[in-house]
Amino acid sequence: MVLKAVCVLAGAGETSGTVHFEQESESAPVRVTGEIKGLTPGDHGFHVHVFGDNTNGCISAGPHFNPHKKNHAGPNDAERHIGDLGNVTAGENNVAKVDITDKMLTLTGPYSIIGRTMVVHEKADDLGKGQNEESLKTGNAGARLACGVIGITE
Ligand SMILES: [Cu+2]
Ligand SMILES: [Zn+2]
Repeated sequence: MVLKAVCVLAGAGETSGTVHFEQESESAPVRVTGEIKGLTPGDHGFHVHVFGDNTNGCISAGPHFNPHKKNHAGPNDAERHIGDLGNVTAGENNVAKVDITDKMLTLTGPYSIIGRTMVVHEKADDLGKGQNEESLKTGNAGARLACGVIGITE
């Protein structure tokens, strides 16, 4: 059975977008596709944060989804937060096309990302290579421009 989810990103500023998630089976990688607009050209940190809470805006989503208590890193690192998807890259048109296939994300089971929050950030994620304490927590990606709760879809 194919599992599907969707997330509508919104925030206080101009940044907005829609992201789709698709997983062919329980153990398959998750494909993340979509488009985010209203971004400055360049890289922007893109993560799953732990809480599906938008009460006080994106800040209520809490830190990166990290049930295994690892350090922050990039999507291709063996040791990383489950939520670490690295960066999306906007072009001169201020739009980032998202097409990520990730082996650590799942849409089912105890570590499912359903009901958690996708966040796109102001700055580039340094993928844990920033050589300071914050790099190992957040990647120094700065403010949360837009976010949305990941929900089940058909
Ligand atoms: Cu984040
Ligand atoms: Zn992280």
